[in-house]
Amino acid sequence: MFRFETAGESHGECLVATLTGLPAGVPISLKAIDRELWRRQQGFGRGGRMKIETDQAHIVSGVRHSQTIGSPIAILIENKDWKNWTEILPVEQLAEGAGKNKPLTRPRPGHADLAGAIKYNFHDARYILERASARETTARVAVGAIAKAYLKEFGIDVLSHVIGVGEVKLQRNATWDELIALSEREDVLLGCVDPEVEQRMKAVVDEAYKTGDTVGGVFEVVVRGVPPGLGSHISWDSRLDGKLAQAIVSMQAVKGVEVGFAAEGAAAFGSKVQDTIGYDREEHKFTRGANRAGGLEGGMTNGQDILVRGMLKPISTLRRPLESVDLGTRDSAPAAYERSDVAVVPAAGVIGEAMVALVLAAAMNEKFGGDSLLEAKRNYDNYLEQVKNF
Ligand code: EPS
Repeated sequence: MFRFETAGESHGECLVATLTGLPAGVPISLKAIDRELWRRQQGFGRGGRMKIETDQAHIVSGVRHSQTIGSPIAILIENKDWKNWTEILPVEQLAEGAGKNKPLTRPRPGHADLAGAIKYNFHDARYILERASARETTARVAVGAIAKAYLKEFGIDVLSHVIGVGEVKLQRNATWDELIALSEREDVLLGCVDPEVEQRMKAVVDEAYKTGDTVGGVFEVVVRGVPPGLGSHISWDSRLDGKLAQAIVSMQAVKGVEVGFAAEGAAAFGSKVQDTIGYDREEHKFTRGANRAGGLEGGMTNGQDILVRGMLKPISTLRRPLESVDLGTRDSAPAAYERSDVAVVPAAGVIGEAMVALVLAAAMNEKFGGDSLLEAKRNYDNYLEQVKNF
């Protein structure tokens, strides 16, 4: 079965990701994985940590001679900041007085700090924030890049863009070429395809910098080349839209998800919302009047582009801290602040791509299986033939 897991803490030695269940023979490029890791680190609004880290994937198993070999893939990504934390977060307890402590006793509203401290019975939220931190998404992006490589073998591509920062919104759809150009940019500002809108987004982030605040936004993941029939209507947990929603909302700071034009649809009449069905007799295929459903109907892909949006609340670590309570004294106290990002929407788009790619890779793997890529492709081609002759 296709599955992935991550381990690692924000200031521990490294992040770890494992991915099991991919067939053998999928071409893997370290450069392509590192490019995704680099993309995750970009964007106007990132904090001081991104100046310390240059994330690089170190594959220790499952890939040989630039291809998967069917065995579990394990990836390590070093935390360069670890050298500053070895005495604060040692694996083994140091001799009395030898270590250093960096307790976090003033939980940040919106972060995992308070709920986690209560749940795990720590009167210091340090261990909670270490794992809850979005640093963990580095590991997701690394395995997501492998999922993307697998999908690419079937002609499926996953891209993203930023469609909102604070109240500034992109008021039009992006073209596929614009999304490709965005993913190839060497200078990432806010990940928006429209330079004029992007400048207005930048002004919002500037404002947050000035005032010691943070700002959220909306990203959209677009998937092209998806066959019809991934996921299923037959039970609640086989519906692909549900799986995508979980994948997106599982991302740190994401509070909402939208498949297709869900919010607009909820405010309109049915006659304006559904994507009408036509048939092209020359091409022998079904056509659709629009793609408001975001490529998913009845929990299944319908062959149109998948459109999934993630709504990101502003990061909960504010330089101008919010009201909190000290876990020791229970007196009012400003929430803890060490350093933080001000805006992370472009990074979230890249993480969203990874999560969507992982969900789709699992769905492809479930439907077409195969111990080797050759076998998977044969199964896939057979299915495409069946769809063509439907
Ligand atoms: C992050 C690394 C973290 C934070 C951020 C994401 O580094 P540090 O805590 O050392 O500054 O910048 O984490 C959070 C947003 C959070 O809420 O914890 C990263 O690599 O993306």
